[in-house]
Amino acid sequence: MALEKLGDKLRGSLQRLFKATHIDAKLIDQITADIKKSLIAADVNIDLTNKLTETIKRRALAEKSSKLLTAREHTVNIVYDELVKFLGAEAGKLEIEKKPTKIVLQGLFGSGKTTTASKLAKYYKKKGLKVALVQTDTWRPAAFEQLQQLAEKINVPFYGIKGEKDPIKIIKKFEPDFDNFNVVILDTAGRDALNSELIKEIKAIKEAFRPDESLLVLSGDIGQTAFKQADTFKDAVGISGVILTKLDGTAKGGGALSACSATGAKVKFIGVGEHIEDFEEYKPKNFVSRLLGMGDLETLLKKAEEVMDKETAEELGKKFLKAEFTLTDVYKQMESVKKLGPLSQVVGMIPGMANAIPKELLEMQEDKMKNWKYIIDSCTIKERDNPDIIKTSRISRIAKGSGKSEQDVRDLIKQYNQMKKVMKQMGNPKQLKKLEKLMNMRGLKGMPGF
Ligand SMILES: Nc1nc2c(ncn2[C@@H]2O[C@H](COP(=O)(O)OP(=O)(O)O)[C@@H](O)[C@H]2O)c(=O)[nH]1
Ligand SMILES: [Mg+2]
Repeated sequence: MALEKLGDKLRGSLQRLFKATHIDAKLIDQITADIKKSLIAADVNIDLTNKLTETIKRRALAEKSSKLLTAREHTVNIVYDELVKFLGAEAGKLEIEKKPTKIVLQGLFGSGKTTTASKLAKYYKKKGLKVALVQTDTWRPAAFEQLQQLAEKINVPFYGIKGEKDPIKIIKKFEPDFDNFNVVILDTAGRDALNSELIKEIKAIKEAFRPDESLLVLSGDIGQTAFKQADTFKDAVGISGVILTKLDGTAKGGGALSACSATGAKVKFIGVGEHIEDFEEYKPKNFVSRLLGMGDLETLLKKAEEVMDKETAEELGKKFLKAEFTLTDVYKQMESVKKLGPLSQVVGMIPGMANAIPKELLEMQEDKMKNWKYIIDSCTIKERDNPDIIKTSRISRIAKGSGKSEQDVRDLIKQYNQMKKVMKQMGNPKQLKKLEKLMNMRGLKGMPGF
């Protein structure tokens, strides 16, 4: 997950809040000091950090909690609220309204432009739009092949002229084709710094291409320096938004995100890994929810809908929340969860679950799940619907049938029962009411089970 370390630390500070018997000025002081330390470790600018923690402190002490929330929940909510504002407030939307919508990506060497071009193309393709990729990086020898290969991988038309030195000629040559697409994404060359040569090149490209969106691609690992980079690009060539990449592998992502927000540049997407799928719309509310371990059902359900149809997703969601699931449901769920991504990411999006299960256990779980598939395959329908009947002789038959050990079969049954217990706890009416309250407050209404 992005900003893992910062998330761990912030969740630690909130734990302190949850454990406290009552909330007073001293505790608020401790918690804000904690938060400050975590943010500075994530390379957030010190003045910004001071302002944020002062606001949290002032609000936590001055505002009375509403009837709906306990004092604790109220304080957590203030932290949540202020962090959302700090990391971007509103989501940076990028609607495709006209055909073609032309997007140019600009940025320095290695910021992730070419990778992001293909991620963005895949993102729009999944929405059913016709997308084209254009390479105008005539600077790097292998840029042509890099984007061509990525385009092939995601099956998106690619435009470029191998060996051509003038980006304008490339744009002019393919311009008549652009009208055939909903989205045309243009990759450009970078430099080590935004020098006069790069400014001249980007300006000329934009004059020829006439983009609807000029997105600055920034690498998250530059931390608070993002402020200066976003500002100079904005002044010199103009930007309509930012894509922040490499948020998976850096401890400085918090600095980069808050810096962009401070320049007023909207972060529209984030890159969270090297693979084409490791890419998300940036929605500060959902992002902070996940960071604080409050889950992000909206993103999870959207992902789930992408890999299975909406009805199946909702039906399974409800069954699990009511703890009324069978091994067949577990099987179905496993199949779709696999498509959703690593288990640790998926679990982090479920409210209340982010801290509940240690990461090592989740990794072990992933290996075990491979065995479960074989085991469930060897169960009869009756056994799948009613796993309680799986006792000694059945265990030995299933083990033989699946080629797994009896211990593996017993593990699965045990896990199934544990899962049921956890879901029963999570799904109890009181817990659900609380979740509902929090989700409604965050504007995340309309989730299955809510
Ligand atoms: N971990 C990680 N690596 C990324 C991400 N985006 C890009 N990269 C890597 O960063 C390097 C530079 O990317 P590239 O797209 O060639 O940058 P460009 O010079 O701006 O076109 C490559 O090795 C990419 O795999 C990301 O979100 N996460
Ligand atoms: Mg490139």
